[in-house]
Amino acid sequence: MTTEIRGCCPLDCQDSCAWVARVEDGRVTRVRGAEAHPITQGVLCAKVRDYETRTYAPDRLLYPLRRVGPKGAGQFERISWDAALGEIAERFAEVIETHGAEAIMPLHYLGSMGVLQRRALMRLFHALGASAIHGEVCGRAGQSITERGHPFGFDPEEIADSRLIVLWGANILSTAHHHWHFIQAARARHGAEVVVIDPRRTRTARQADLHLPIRPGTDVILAASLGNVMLSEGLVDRAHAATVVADLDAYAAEVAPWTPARAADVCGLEAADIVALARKLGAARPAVIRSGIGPQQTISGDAYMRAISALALLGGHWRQRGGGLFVETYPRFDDVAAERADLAKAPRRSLDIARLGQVLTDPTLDPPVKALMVWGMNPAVIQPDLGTVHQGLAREDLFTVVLDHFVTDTARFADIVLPSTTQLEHFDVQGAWGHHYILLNDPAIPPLGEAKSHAEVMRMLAARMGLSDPALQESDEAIVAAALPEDVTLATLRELGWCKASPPRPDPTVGEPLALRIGLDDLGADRPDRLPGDRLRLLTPKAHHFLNSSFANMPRHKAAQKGPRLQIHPDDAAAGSLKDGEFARVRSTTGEIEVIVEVTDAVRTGTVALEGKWWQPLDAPERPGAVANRLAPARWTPAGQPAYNDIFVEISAIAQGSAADLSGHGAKT
Ligand SMILES: Nc1nc2c(c(=O)[nH]1)N[C@H]1C(S)=C(S)[C@@H](COP(=O)(O)OP(=O)(O)OC[C@H]3O[C@@H](n4cnc5c(=O)[nH]c(N)nc54)[C@H](O)[C@@H]3O)O[C@H]1N2
Ligand SMILES: Nc1nc2c(c(=O)[nH]1)N[C@H]1C(S)=C(S)[C@@H](COP(=O)(O)OP(=O)(O)OC[C@H]3O[C@@H](n4cnc5c(=O)[nH]c(N)nc54)[C@H](O)[C@@H]3O)O[C@H]1N2
Ligand code: SF4
Ligand SMILES: [Mo]
Repeated sequence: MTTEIRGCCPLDCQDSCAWVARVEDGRVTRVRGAEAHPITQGVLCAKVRDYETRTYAPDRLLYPLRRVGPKGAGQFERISWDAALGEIAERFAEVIETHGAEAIMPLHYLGSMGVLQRRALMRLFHALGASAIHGEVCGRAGQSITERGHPFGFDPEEIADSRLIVLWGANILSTAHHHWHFIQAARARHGAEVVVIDPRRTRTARQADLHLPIRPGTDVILAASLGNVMLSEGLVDRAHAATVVADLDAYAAEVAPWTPARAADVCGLEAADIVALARKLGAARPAVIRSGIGPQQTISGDAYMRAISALALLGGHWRQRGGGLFVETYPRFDDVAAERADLAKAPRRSLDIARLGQVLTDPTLDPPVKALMVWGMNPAVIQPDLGTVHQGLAREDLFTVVLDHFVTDTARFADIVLPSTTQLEHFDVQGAWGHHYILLNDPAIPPLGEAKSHAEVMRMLAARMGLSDPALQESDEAIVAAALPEDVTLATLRELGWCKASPPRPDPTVGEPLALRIGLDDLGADRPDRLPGDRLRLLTPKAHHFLNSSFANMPRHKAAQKGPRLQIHPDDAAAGSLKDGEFARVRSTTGEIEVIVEVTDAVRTGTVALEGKWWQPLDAPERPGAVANRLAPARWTPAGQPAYNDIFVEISAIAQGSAADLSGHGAKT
């Protein structure tokens, strides 16, 4: 018998696609993009088009495990759910008794964006009085401008009406390719121009009308110079600016020194290109500046965000459909409400998830974190300051529980590993961070093995710990209902599978005028206007075939990605005697990794790039692998954004023969 079940992709991606799973004789044989979903338009991406292979992967985690070897060695024995829940309940109770409930830390991110998978377990931690968490491992810099009242997103379907689309450090043909539909529509309807600002000639840059290969980390200077030209050439509608901006004179004074010539020197661009882009930004009715994550993840990321928001406001772009700044946008869906933070009986401290290494190793933290439960995140791969994170996770006195689909690098540090259902095996509802649809996911098949959904784990653990609040036994549907806006019901969602719930379009003319000051003077020793030294700067962008570290264990995905390849310009390769296809060691002040050299002029000189969040190769645990964050510094912007892209490295060839075990990354498959 064949049936088709409506669902959605749960991954951390701005497209949040709707899919249809085909089930034949109880087995999912295919997932395809929902044709009628206005964003998905019938196609899934290169990562997810065979999502069922993740569900049925031979190395899928299907039973609870208990650690039997030293911490981090990844040696486990199979145990029952009863034993696993018993041990977790007992250890949590012990920690609470000895150190207080704040010694327990929940840690989650967007492994699954479903409200149940992501938020339901938080009910348990709130009820226990565990430490709360805050912070961001993704785009904290972008979010920080909203705290200054700056809008940073609108309905992406409007982009079909943009006249100029500036993709600033955004490689959307790899990372949010469904948004390209609307760019194509804008080109077809209005002859819209597409400008890409990226140190690399990416898939997206190749499709642009203009590509500016900027020197990384200098974007704030480019933006200041664009603002300077717009003001000095009279391209700013001053009457409009006066209504939305509080400090135009201060801003003008701040950007005035950044002539195109000076900025060109710092940014590694042509002055004429800067002037031309400023004129386009002044003339387009309207332009959208769409920022990706790359330039946010630098030490000047917060300032960069302030600087590009200023351009969108000064250009008056918010006034028209399709115009403004686009970083993130959400439907009216309050998934935090589903956590029920009110279950906590007393105020608690809050720990920064982007500084996990410090949190787990700080000897002054009182109480210390003694128990950690992780889901939807792979901190052993994706955190900055990774050496400290590993040190923390390796603490013998830290009791760690990890829920995942696989024994990830993080799960290898766990005391108890719990098998989590994939999106084909559970019910869930989710919002999005790149469009305005709320999506429903029905289970296509029952859970495989002994996998359980996170809401189920929450209910079981709460019962086991003797917690009696009814919120801890609520049904999936009741938990979801807490997140839905008033005008959307589960019944409505069930009819189509999704529902558009747009918030009002931001209007900067309403409310207090906004401060534009970038704060260039506050960048201090981190001023991006200093020309970098002669060391190479490493970027760690997203891989086309992985979703962060998800899928980096899947054979098809690894083969498609062709191993951890370090993109390096021919001149830099020649200077370091590095040859295409050979192995190399990359060192920073914090660690080293091993990569395959890819000589290409798609990166600018002085810059190298490694796509993908690779796992530690299991067949060679003594080797450093290609876990890029071994090289990432312990540096954050003032807002708390990890500066993953502020890595300076040295590269040396590895003698042939000694690098055979790089095959663990799929290099030889
Ligand atoms: N295929 C795929 N899709 C994904 C993901 C994935 O891992 N793989 N991850 C998802 C997630 S979590 C996110 S946050 C989004 C991110 O989506 P994007 O923002 O598109 O992702 P990145 O590749 O990190 O960064 C975009 C570009 O920024 C450039 N860049 C790096 N540093 C700088 C700089 O200093 N200045 C400028 N101008 N550019 C710079 C990089 O070369 C890169 O091409 O993608 C989501 N979608
Ligand atoms: N150097 C460097 N570091 C980075 C970045 C970078 O560009 N460069 N990008 C940063 C960004 S933008 C982000 S968003 C973070 C992302 O970091 P993470 O949120 O850790 O993303 P993933 O690596 O995909 O890990 C998600 C985990 O959730 C699991 N998972 C997936 N679906 C489910 C599910 O349904 N249930 C459960 N239990 N688990 C599930 C996956 O197996 C995986 O282990 O990394 C950040 N780190
Ligand atoms: S990862 Fe993104 S583009 Fe791919 S199917 Fe999921 S939501 Fe769509
Ligand atoms: Mo992200």
